[in-house]
Amino acid sequence: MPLRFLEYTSPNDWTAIASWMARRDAGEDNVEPLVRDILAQVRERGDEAVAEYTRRFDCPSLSAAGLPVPKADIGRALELIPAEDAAIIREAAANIRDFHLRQKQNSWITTPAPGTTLGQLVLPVDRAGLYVPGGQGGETPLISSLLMNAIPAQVAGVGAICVVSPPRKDGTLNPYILATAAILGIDTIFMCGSAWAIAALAYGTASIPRVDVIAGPGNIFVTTAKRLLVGQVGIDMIAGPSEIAILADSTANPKWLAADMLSQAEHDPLASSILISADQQLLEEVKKELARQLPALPRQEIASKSLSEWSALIHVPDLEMGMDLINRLAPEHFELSVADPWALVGAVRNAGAVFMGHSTPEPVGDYFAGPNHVLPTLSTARFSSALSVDTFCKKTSLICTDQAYMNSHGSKVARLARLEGLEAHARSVEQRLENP
Ligand code: HSO
Ligand code: ZN
Repeated sequence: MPLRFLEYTSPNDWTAIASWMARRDAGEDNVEPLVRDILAQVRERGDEAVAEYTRRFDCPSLSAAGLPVPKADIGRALELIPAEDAAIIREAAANIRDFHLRQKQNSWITTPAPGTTLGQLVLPVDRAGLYVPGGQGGETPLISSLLMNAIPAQVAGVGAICVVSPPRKDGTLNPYILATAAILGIDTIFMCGSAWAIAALAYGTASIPRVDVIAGPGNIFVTTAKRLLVGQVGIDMIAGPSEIAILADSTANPKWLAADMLSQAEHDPLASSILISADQQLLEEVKKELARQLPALPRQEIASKSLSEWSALIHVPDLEMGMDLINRLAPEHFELSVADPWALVGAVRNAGAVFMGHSTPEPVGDYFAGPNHVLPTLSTARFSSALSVDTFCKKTSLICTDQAYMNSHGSKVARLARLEGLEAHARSVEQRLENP
């Protein structure tokens, strides 16, 4: 299996790496006209268009009335999955809820000077729409996607949460998705997917409510629809292909490092797994391990494309230069596979999530520990953050000034208004002055 070996000895080597990684971003955009057409159809014809697309692409027998999942089916799904699995889902949900509860921001109010009270209300959006991908025709239910999107919305206090997911051929959803919804207390689910589901959530139809924020991962149709609708509706983020960068010292276990790289590579042929180390021998051993572990994986074809196209083993002179490279890459996931990860955490500038030390593989964060697994990709960790409670909140400023405040400061406000040529603004203030 071909795998890049690179050297990063100084920041001068960055340009070559950056231009290679930038090609990964050049996603094909030929679906945009198709998605625009889908958006227009759903906007005009609502449920009828959604049902038509769903019949054509997912489930031939589905009627428009079949889009909502009956509430009784959601609760009943808990009986269809093993009790041990339901317990694991509950435990993961509790961990995720605990973590996100700490993110909740309070409204605040302050009196910075006599006669003025200022504040900020932090309010949840009224409605959120959550997309749950089908997962290989419904055979691999993306339980963690539902948990990671729904729980922050619930913690934010969103009153109405509506889940959409494409039906299987037989017109049902995988029972694990329904059971997870039941565990979360979600009872509004519609069986539709792709761009038409996103359009329905953004515009609203007779049966699907128009929402304020849409979150959740999806294929290029889902992502393109979200991108085209930004501004009309809030979205979580435009997700690119998943990526991991690992900084390892000689205390790291090459078997574990290879397994971690593969866990990212199996997501997508465009996924990227980058291992950085000052230990040349470790890099060589990981390469051997990758070749050994890859053929044993069910998704080896996907993983092997990701490894040969978008992955690399990168030699650096020391951990400091390794951190410099990490911060330039601004990876979605960053594993600090070193003896003392806490000694390096202060040097982290850009990363979606940091996995600290040898016993913290990325999947523990993907599924269970508590932090969100929806993270900024394609170097956007330079300026953006994980999906969070904030994704489902907005802030409203409060301003209260009294007559004494107007008397002291009104003339200054009027002056600024006149400088901008806005006479009515000036007079609105001056009307209130006791001694204009
Ligand atoms: N690593 C993915 C999240 C995920 N992994 C979901 C498994 N399921 C992107 O952060
Ligand atoms: Zn993952």
